Amino acid sequence: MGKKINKLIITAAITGAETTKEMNPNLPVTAEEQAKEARECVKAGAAIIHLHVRDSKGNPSQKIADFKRSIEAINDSCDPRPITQISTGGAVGASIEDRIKPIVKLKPEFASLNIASMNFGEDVFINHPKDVKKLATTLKDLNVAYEVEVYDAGHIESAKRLAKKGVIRTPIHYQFVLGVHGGMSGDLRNLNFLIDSIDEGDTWSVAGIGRYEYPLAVEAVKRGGFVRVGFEDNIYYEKGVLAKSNSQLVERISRLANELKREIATPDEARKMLNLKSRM
Ligand code: KMH
Ligand code: ZN
Repeated sequence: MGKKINKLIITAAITGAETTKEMNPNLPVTAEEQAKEARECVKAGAAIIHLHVRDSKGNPSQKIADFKRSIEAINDSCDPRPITQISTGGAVGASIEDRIKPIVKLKPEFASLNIASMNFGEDVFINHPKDVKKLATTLKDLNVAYEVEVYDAGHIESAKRLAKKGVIRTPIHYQFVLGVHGGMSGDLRNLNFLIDSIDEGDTWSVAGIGRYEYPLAVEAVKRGGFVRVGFEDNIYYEKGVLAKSNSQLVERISRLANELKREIATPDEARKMLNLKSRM
């Protein structure tokens, strides 16, 4: 009998911090827009909503009230309730205090953890080792589960070093974010290298930036990885054609999974697969 293939966990990164309505007018920025978008994404097969929020002017925010408003709206409008993953990366330039605060106050079910500094487009995304330790320790102390964001090959080495020191938990769930200018591109050989580099028992998801989104998702569906899509990473449905919604991007992944006979995980199944409860 063949090895049973794990179900596919789809994450929708619906807003991000860098994408603007000028880039794609369909970007959800208010709590209501995010709730509507999350509902459609969950209907289309997403189990996780990777969440960045905006203030009343549409600018990136790390305010508790803004996160609370969006999370409540999402929970009210979605059935089943998705896993909401609070970003601790925030926008480039956000202070470490602002990035930690929502975790401390809201103790979410899931979070992201960035472990290395890098150029990020035309900016610098700073993750000072002492801040990474502080953030990871806070997540651990509060029993908040998290995924480790990987933009470059050395980030896996850094994660392993931190795990050895007991700063981050194992097994590690990685998000390979490929195609950021300053990190690895979304070339297939890079994905292959990253998959080869992680330890037995670790899990991975891939978020391809821009034109890399779909081809990398295809690889993940075929190879037992998980997939992240959404306007944070990519605003197009195809070359030159803006996506109408995040759910349009999720729907395409669900169709692909269906074709390739990979079942899609519900939010509760994803909770079990990622051991969210036992990490708490
Ligand atoms: N906005 C990026 C600089 C995360 O969510 O953890 C960082 C980011 C990563 O989006
Ligand atoms: Zn993010």
